[in-house]
Amino acid sequence: MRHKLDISAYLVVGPENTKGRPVVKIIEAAVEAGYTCLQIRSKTASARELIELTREAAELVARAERSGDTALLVDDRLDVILAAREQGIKVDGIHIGQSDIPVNVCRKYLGEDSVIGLSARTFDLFNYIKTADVSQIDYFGAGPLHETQTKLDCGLGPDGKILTRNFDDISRLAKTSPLPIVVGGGVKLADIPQLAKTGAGGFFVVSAISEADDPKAAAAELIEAWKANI
Ligand code: TZP
Ligand code: MG
Repeated sequence: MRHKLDISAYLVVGPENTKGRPVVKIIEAAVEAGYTCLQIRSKTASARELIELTREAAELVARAERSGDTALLVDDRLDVILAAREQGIKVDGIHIGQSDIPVNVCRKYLGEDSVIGLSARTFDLFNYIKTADVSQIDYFGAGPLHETQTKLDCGLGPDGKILTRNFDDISRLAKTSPLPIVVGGGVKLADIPQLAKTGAGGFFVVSAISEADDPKAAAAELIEAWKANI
């Protein structure tokens, strides 16, 4: 649990999202724009590649003197985080889904000061909030706001249909949730004003920044729109 965790502006990125550009360049754009959470996420990179990406990202955050107020997280890969830390790389925590490594195992291996974020499936997040032990979780990931090509199964229900969240759902979720929620999945600049007013703790994006012609400008526009509307 980190006292200073700020999920308001959150970039998720991996090599498959950058149109061939270096991941660290996209991360740099977000750091310069003032993003508070960075998550490295890849379903194709090897463990070694992921460790190198975390190293580059951590070094960049340190050079920008933002290590104290920017959380660097890795999606799913407890093994990668442990190996990176073994090499002296500052990784702040993990983001997991409900079918990944259990929260208590992540907490045990990562320690008390680490950040653990959890995405619950769209159709049972409300239920999860009511019934599960959330004491070891720092924030929830919720979505998708729209169907997204970046994660085709995001919001996929048991009936095979994609269930998206509307702003009213998100407001309700934000009111009910004991933890801050960060909302993503298809989020674009046009969504930010309404999203900022739902009471969500932040927005997360992949393609709105990682596929933009000018990632730095895109990152800045999103964060400015958020700040102007909360
Ligand atoms: N988790 C839920 S949706 C998503 C992740 C990683 C991808 C969102 O990508 P995009 O490009 O912002 O729609
Ligand atoms: Mg996962």
